[in-house]
Amino acid sequence: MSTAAAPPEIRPKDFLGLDHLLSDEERDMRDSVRAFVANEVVPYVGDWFEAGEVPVSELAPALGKLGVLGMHLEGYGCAGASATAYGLACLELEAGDSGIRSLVSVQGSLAMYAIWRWGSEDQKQEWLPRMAAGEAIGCFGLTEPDAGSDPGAMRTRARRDGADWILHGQKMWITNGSVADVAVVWAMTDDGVRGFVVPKDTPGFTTQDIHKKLSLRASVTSELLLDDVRLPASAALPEATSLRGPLSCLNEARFGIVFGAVGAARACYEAALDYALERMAFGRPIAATQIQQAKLAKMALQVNQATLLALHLGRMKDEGLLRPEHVSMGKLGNVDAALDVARSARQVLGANGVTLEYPVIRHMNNLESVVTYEGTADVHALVVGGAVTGIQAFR
Ligand code: TGC
Ligand code: FAD
Repeated sequence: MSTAAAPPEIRPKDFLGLDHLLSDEERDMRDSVRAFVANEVVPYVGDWFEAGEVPVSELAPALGKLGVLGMHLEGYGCAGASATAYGLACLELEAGDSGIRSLVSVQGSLAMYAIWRWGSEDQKQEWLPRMAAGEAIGCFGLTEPDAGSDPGAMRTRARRDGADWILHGQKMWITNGSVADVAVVWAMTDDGVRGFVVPKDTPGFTTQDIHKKLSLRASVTSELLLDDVRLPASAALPEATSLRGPLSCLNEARFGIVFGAVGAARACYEAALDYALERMAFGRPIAATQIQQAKLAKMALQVNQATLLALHLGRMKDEGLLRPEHVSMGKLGNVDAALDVARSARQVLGANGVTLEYPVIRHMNNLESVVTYEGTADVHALVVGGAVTGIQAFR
């Protein structure tokens, strides 16, 4: 018979004891991001969401100081943290709000990564240290009004004029567009898709915010308008010469979402659990009823499963074993689970579930963007489907 100590008590908010899967260093980093979110995001984010405004220029330097902007990149003022540590940061940020995780994803995984992976040494020196500090904000323009899931159909063109490039076209749904100091813009050339580093004050480059969103309201979303924007040859990302360039950046941001979605789900589950234990109906807490317990049990299961999947993908990435198809499975599974948890939690809260006094409907609405951007659920299902069948079904 085993003489091992009795297993620890069940902790409802860490049912499987998954904290044990983290190193001390990972837990310390996670705790500091969690504290930042508790102090700097949670008290205000309901109001930002309601107003459709977010103080990006104040948040960015604070996030830079926290060390999360481009934290998984090496050099140029970036922390060089592990992929798992970066994922855990995304999880905590998105437990606050998907818009805040988006700000960090777009900055670190899209704009900074594009320059870090595909840029020249001069571009890296010019932009990355300031972006890591949150002193310069970046955006990433791939999607267009008529080209979202199929970025290869983009109409924005870059043509040569002597040594210069001339960019013409329009980008749509661009996070941080109007607050960005620099835009990484993808355009079709005679030789395939190229990326360009476009400073905000370049003549011919303007932005226009998209309003009336009912999702991700604590995030700036804009159109980028490029009217014969003249750029020097040095503005092109020298190493990116096909769709592989932008798609490689998407892998990084999608990886952050695999973890981030867990944060949104966890916040919804915890809100529902706390509420169910306190809310009285028919003389007892609603948590005492079988039907609410079934919902809470499923939510706990989904949060724990999603955490395990995220951590597994994080460890794979740190070992150099992660393929884009794995990331697609993670984004598909975890965002779907998070949406399910959010919708269930919203019902547990009854009428209170439809107000911004509680975080649940905000997360639920945000997740409708998360399931769409960075590749829709359909796109990721087709990537996974293609990998398991060997048959490509996009076209
Ligand atoms: P396909 O012919 O398959 O590939 C073209 C080239 O790209 C390579 N490739 C990849 N490389 C790196 N990572 C990946 N995930 C890659 N997928 C493909 C491929 O090997 C090929 O390379 P090469 O060297 O031979 O040229 O491309 P396709 O046109 O058939 O498209 C495939 C598809 C549908 C999977 C892709 O286009 C796709 O992922 N579409 C979804 C678009 C998307 O996710 N857009 C997101 C925009 S950014 C955003 O939403 C930010 S939201 C804010 C936030 O993140 O918080
Ligand atoms: P479409 O591609 O038109 O898809 C419409 C529907 O058709 C979807 O259900 C889709 O799954 C389905 N569909 C498409 N192709 C197929 C197929 N082959 N088979 C079956 N079904 C298919 N983009 C950026 O570049 N940068 C950003 O910073 C950015 N931020 C965003 C922020 C927000 C809040 C939102 C909502 C979007 C953002 N996007 C950004 C755009 C986002 O990436 C796109 O919306 C997304 O890629 C989907 O493109 P689409 O909206 O054009 O939908």
